[in-house]
Amino acid sequence: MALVGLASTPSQAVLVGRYSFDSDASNGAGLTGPAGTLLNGAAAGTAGGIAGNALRVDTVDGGGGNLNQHMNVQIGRGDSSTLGNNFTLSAWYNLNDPPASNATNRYFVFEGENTFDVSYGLRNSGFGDPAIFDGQVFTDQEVGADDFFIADAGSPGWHHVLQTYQSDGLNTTITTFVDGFSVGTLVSTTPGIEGPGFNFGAARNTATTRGFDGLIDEVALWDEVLAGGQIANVYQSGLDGQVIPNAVPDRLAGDADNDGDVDVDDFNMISDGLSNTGLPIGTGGDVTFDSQVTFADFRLWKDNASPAVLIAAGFAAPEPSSLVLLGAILSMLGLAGGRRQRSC
Ligand SMILES: [Ca+2]
Ligand SMILES: [Ca+2]
Ligand SMILES: [Ca+2]
Ligand SMILES: [Ca+2]
Repeated sequence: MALVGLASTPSQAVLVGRYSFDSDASNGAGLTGPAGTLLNGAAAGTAGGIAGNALRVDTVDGGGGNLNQHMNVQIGRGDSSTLGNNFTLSAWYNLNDPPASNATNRYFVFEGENTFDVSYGLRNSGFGDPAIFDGQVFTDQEVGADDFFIADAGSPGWHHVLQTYQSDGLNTTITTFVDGFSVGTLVSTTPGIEGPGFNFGAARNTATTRGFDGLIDEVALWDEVLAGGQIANVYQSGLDGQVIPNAVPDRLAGDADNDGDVDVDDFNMISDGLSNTGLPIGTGGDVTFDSQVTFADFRLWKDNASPAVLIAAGFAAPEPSSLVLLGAILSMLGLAGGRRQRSC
């Protein structure tokens, strides 16, 4: 199998399902997946979504009785299914503050309907602020670790979770983004990522006391792995209060400021962000979409800048040797860093 850089991989991902909950659980116009099924009283059309209305799910009733309200979506994953072995899923969630107490004090944003091969939930596990719920990613046919936590991913307000599932034919790498940050990966056997559908706002069908408590919005499923620039744009569409478009635009490789060109502005943005390791993907000069700015970002910019732009950025001429060019970048950075320090 050929190894191809994420940012240079054109994505053929098709949006199969998008549930905006404006008035019901119907799929987006023109999309091939089925409508969702609202269960146990889950209520679409609830005001206050990330984009328009949202889905409201209660974990218990007023007397503390278990409800497990959620949406089931019958879109399959795995061999010979709609999604296949490579896919992307995305959702926005807003946990009540504090959430109503259920029997487990766990609140699932989504899980496979039969198994926890695909799983993202919130629980208070002592990471970050002990009073704020933490995110937990799981998979059940793991190669290595079966889970990890994201501190305070359930703090009050809206949050975004997006996962890509990428198979090499044998194993599947699950990459999770929370609020635009690349937060970690798990690896499963590829046959282990398989099932007929998903629950959103609940765990698998046999774990009924882990229902989410709050709002869920803009659930989306694609039948391929999105490109990094598309992932950044999905997150940005929610921040802008917009529904996810049927065709999510990608970004030009090396275009740090996302204005449709690769020029000196982008070089300066990467230079300013160098060594920054805490960024939403695609911001602050991160053109490789890994939530950090390193020399890999410079290399991608250099490989996509025109000769005229390279000259305008201060290089006398495009160097045939990347080693020489890297030296030139390093020396430029030294000058640029000193200039910024004096102006502070
Ligand atoms: Ca909505
Ligand atoms: Ca916490
Ligand atoms: Ca640009
Ligand atoms: Ca980067």
